Amino acid sequence: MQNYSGPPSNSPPPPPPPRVELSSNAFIALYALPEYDVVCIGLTGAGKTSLLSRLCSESTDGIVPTTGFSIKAVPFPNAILNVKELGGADNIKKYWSRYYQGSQGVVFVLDSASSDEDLEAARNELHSALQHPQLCTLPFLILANHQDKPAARTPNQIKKYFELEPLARGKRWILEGSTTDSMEAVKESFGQFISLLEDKDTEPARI
Ligand SMILES: Nc1nc2c(ncn2[C@@H]2O[C@H](COP(=O)(O)OP(=O)(O)OP(=O)(O)O)[C@@H](O)[C@H]2O)c(=O)[nH]1
Ligand SMILES: [Mg+2]
Repeated sequence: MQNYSGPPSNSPPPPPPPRVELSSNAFIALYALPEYDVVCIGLTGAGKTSLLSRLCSESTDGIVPTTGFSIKAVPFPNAILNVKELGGADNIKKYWSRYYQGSQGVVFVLDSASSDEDLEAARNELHSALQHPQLCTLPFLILANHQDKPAARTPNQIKKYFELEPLARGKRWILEGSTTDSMEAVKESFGQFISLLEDKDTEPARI
């Protein structure tokens, strides 16, 4: 009877598995993620820097209003977003359009709990952005931020108030509620946005 329990103890060890040598370039290519250049706009205080800092696992202590612009490479599992945040103060936002060139997508952040006056100003800015020649064909991620506040309007209320359906018909956009208290949800929203950037999802509008 044959014994299948293993090779005889005096047999030579099995040969090692063949080694696959990768050149350093091939190694980098395997792990390189696609990168997209994205512009992030919204009125001052909307929470742009706070959200982007949290996405980069940076401290949000001592965040001050952005003067001019700031750029962050924000990592996600399947892409890196090079996000250019434009400060939202009145004396800065009049120059926003100078920084739109080269953008592949737009993140618009608004404070859902702001005064009616500020909400109307945010709506006007979003409408201008959606119609701007350099942005009008790009995917938009609209974040109705500050959802943790009792006075926050829901994403549905914002959608109606902003009259997005007629204006953004045929465009690729997503409107989601957000708060810096719940970054997992924010990451999911960015995941959907990245799908739009990859052009995987061509649904015209979703909420
Ligand atoms: N409660 C609450 N506070 C928030 C939220 N997001 C941001 N904030 C606060 O809002 C304030 C302004 O946030 P920023 O991130 O500086 O806003 P910004 O949009 O970058 O403003 P500018 O750079 O001036 O355009 C900070 O005190 C944040 O802590 C949120 O979701 N909920
Ligand atoms: Mg800022």
